[in-house]
Amino acid sequence: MTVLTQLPQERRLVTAIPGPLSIEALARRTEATSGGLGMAIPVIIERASDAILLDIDGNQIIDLGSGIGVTTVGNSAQRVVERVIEQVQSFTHTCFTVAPYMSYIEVCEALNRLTPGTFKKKSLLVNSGAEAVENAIKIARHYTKRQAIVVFEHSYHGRTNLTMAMTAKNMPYKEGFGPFAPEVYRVPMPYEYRWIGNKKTITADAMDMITHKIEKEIGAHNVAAIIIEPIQGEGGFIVPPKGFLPALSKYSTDNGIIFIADEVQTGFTRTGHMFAVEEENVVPDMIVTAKGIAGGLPLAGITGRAEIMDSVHASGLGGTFGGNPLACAAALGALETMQEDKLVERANHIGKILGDSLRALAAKYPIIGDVRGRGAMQAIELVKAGTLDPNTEAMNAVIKYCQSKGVLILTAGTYSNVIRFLPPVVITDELLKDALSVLEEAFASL
Ligand code: PLZ
Repeated sequence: MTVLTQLPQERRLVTAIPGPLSIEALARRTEATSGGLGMAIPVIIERASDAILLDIDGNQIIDLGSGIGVTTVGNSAQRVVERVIEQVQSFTHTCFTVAPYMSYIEVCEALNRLTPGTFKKKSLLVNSGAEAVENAIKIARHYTKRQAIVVFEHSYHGRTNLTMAMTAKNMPYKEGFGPFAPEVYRVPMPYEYRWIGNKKTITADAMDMITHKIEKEIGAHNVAAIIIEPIQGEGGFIVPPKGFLPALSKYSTDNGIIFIADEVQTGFTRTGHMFAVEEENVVPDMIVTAKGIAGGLPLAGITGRAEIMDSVHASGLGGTFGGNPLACAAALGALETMQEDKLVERANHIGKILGDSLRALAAKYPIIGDVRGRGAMQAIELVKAGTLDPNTEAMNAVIKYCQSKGVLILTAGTYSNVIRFLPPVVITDELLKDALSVLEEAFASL
C-alpha cells in the first residue's frame, strides 16, 4: 500500500502570500473559472496533511477552516487514504440503485447507530449538504402529506433552488437567483447577542414569537417540517439559548411536525459531541449530515425514523452518484478515525484551548463583542467598540494579516463581521497555539 508521507505539522513561509507561482496560476484561474466563485485565500494548493496546506510556492499554511468544516479527521487522513485506494482499485461506480455494494450499507448502518434516538432508523446517501436537505424535505412532505417548511433567520441550508429559499441571507447567496421555491416560512432566531432588548433569557420569548407566527400565519397542521442548524454555521456560529432546541422539538412532536436537525456543519465530533443536538439530549426525527462525514470526499446523508424514511415509494428517492463507493469507503475510514482516535474528546480539548484564548483576546480588545460556539466550532463577532455595529473592516484586516503570516481563517455572519474557527479536530496543540499567537498579533496590529 503506497501512502504518502505526512507533511510536517508546522507553519513555514518561503515567499509572500501569494508567492510568484500562485500569482501566475491564479491568472489562469481568472481566465478559466466562473467569476461567480469566491476565494478565501489567494494561493494554489499542491498537497495537504491534517492541518497543514502546502502551496505551490512551498509555503506551509495552518488550516483553521478545514475546507469549511470538512476535514475534521485531517486532510488526507491515513485511514481515509488507505480505504479509498483499495476501493478505487476494486470498482469506481455501479450506482447503488442499479447494483448495490456493502460500503453504502455500512455507512447507513453507522449513521443509524451513531445518530441520537433509540428507535429504528434508516438512511439515504446523496452527494452534498444541499441535496441532503432537499431530500429531507421531500421525505418529510411525503410522510406528513403537508407542504409548509419552517426555517429560521440567519439559517444556511444550501445553494440549490429549494435550499436558497431556505437560506436566510440574500447577498451573496440569493441576489438575482429567484424566483425561489414556495411554502418556506422564516421565523425569528433567538440570537442572544442581538436579541431585542439585548436579553439573555429568551427561550420563552422566542418560542412565543415562533408558535404565534406558525399558528397565525401558516397553521401548525400545514407544517411538514421545522429544520434548524443546532449551531448556525454560515449565519455566524449562533448558539441557540439553552432550552430552545428541546422546546422546538417538543412543539414539533405535539403538532405532528417532523423536527429536522441540519448537522451538515456541526456533525461528526466538531462541537465536542458526535452530533451537536446531543448537548441538550435532543432527538430529532431526521438528521441531515455531510461535510465531515467522509474526510473530504463528497458525501451526505439523511437519517431518520424508519417509518418516515420508508414512507416513500420504491424509486422515489435516488440519484446517479449518491453514496458513490469511493466516498463511502472514505466515510468508513473517517468514522473509524473519529472513534479510534477519540475525536469527540479531542474536539473538547481544542475547545478549551480555543475558547480560553478567544476570551482572553476579547478581554483585551473591545472590538470583540462576543465569543461563542462549542468545541472545534467557535467564533468571535467584531463590532465598533462599545456598540453592536458590525465591524467588517476589522474582520477583513485580521483575516488578511493572518493570511500573510500563513494562517487560513474563515469568516461568516449575516452582518459579515464574524471570524470563525473550524480547525481539523486532529490539529496538534502546538499548531493551534501557533495560529492563535498569529491571531493575537493581528489584533495588536490593528
Ligand atoms: N447546511 C448547515 O453549513 C454548507 C457553504 C459554503 P453543501 N455550508 C458551506 C458555500 O459558500 O457554498 C451547508 C451548511 C449547512 C447545508 C449546507 C450545504 O452543504 O455541501 O455546500 O451543499
